[in-house]
Amino acid sequence: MPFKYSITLSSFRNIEPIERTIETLADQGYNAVEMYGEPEKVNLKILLDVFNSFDLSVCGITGMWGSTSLEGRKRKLLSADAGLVTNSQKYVQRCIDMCRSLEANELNVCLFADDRSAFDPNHHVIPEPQKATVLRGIIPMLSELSRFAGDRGIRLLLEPLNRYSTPYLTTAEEAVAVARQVNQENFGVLLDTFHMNIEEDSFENAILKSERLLHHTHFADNNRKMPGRGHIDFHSIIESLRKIGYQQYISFEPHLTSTQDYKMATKCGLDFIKSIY
Ligand SMILES: [Mn+2]
Repeated sequence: MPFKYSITLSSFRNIEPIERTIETLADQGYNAVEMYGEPEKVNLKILLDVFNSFDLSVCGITGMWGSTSLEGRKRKLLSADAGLVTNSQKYVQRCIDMCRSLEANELNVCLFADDRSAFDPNHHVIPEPQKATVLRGIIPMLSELSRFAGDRGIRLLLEPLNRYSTPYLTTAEEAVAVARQVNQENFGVLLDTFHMNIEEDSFENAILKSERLLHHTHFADNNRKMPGRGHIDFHSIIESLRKIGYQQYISFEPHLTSTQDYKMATKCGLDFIKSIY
């Protein structure tokens, strides 16, 4: 069975109004989009009408964690500032409600931490036992958020990032360990090829280890461009996804620059991945 293809609308935010992006993506053969998680900045009713008019579904919401916006930088589930943590939990809940409004099914959760500890380029700043303690400590909060999501029919997916974003959760192995401790049907893992390229020993092992917990993937090349524009071996990634019987979305998450360039990039990247399958 072929994969389903989606793309993150956050990639287009600085390029053009969302209606124009949607029209292009529908033409190019995308099945769905991932809406960016800024519940206060959009009119959900109008948005849903736009998606419906182009027959594109919304597969999920991309949490705007640690993005360049002021709000994004304050979204940290791991912080010494209890107020910041509470606000971040509320942000997750608002995004879950946003999922419902857009008839979407899932939201990614990333573990950004206080700046003091976030920059860990060699994984040496925080000792391993301390990292394990921090991850154990967050299980009750993730379980509670997962129940909140489950009650509304939404999946919560933990996404490992690379060492330049967080020192705490950077590999599939760590994400799977946390997901097993949360142990809820609607709590899973999201793997992103850009982060995997920096952190994983092997794309294949990471995917095989995640197996049934893997409910969503983000595809971008090593340079964050569309697949095929860098040097990640997407053949082995697709092969590994087939091995585990993956039937969820391949959702592209590229950095894009200009209107003209993005249309070529989003089309060629999608065609490239489809040609592998
Ligand atoms: Mn991602």
